[in-house]
Amino acid sequence: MSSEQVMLGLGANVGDRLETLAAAVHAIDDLDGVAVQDVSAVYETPPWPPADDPRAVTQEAYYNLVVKAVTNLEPPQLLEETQLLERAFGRDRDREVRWGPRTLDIDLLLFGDREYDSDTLTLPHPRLAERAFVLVPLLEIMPGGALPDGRRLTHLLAALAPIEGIEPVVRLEDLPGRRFERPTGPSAPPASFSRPEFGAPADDPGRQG
Ligand code: A4P
Ligand code: MG
Repeated sequence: MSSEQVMLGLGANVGDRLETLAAAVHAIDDLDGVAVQDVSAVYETPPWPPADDPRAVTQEAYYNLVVKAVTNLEPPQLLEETQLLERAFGRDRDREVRWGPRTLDIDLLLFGDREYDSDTLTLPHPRLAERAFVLVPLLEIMPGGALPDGRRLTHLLAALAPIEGIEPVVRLEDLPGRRFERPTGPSAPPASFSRPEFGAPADDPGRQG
């Protein structure tokens, strides 16, 4: 079974943002054929586009995070699943304004090294390079990372400087009752979130059952 590493960007600015993001990460991990491997901190971020942009919408600050997962789904299947989750978390696309408030947004940022373009899905995410609220958490779990075209994430973020108002708030693994644990120590495997049947090699000693 071939599996690919994917990066998902999550955002919320309506309702209990933290509860939504925490539950959404669990729900992603519970999808058939998807296993979460790492989660960035939760960041509070000012709404994009910024207030001085003519496209700006007046709205509350967002909470954002990035999830690293492995999947054996194809890109359109994963998009379908994540859109079902958005709906399950109360999102009604028929009533919303572009770039306006939302209970939960899940963007497919990167899907292995794939470049993909259809009517409903573009990979990498087409607006990734413009968004510090994506690049900051993405760099946290993909240090030294680059886009399939070779552009380095650090360079993309530097081009957006000055970065203002993006602050880590909490880590999901520090919330009570969460099943996420971060690997510790130099030999810890990155796949500490993986379920046994998926993602991590069978003899991986650090795997969480
Ligand atoms: N679509 C195409 N490619 C992708 C992809 N790689 N991942 C299509 C996800 N969807 C993709 O999505 C509209 C359609 O894009 C989908 O139906 C899918 O077929 P959408 O979520 O309504 O968003 P959009 O209008 O394409 O805008 P975009 O650029 O995805 O914006 P967002 O992320 O939805 O905008 N500010 C901060 N600080 N933090 C945020 O999280 N989010 C938004 C919402 C605005 N401002 C924000 C944030
Ligand atoms: Mg989106």
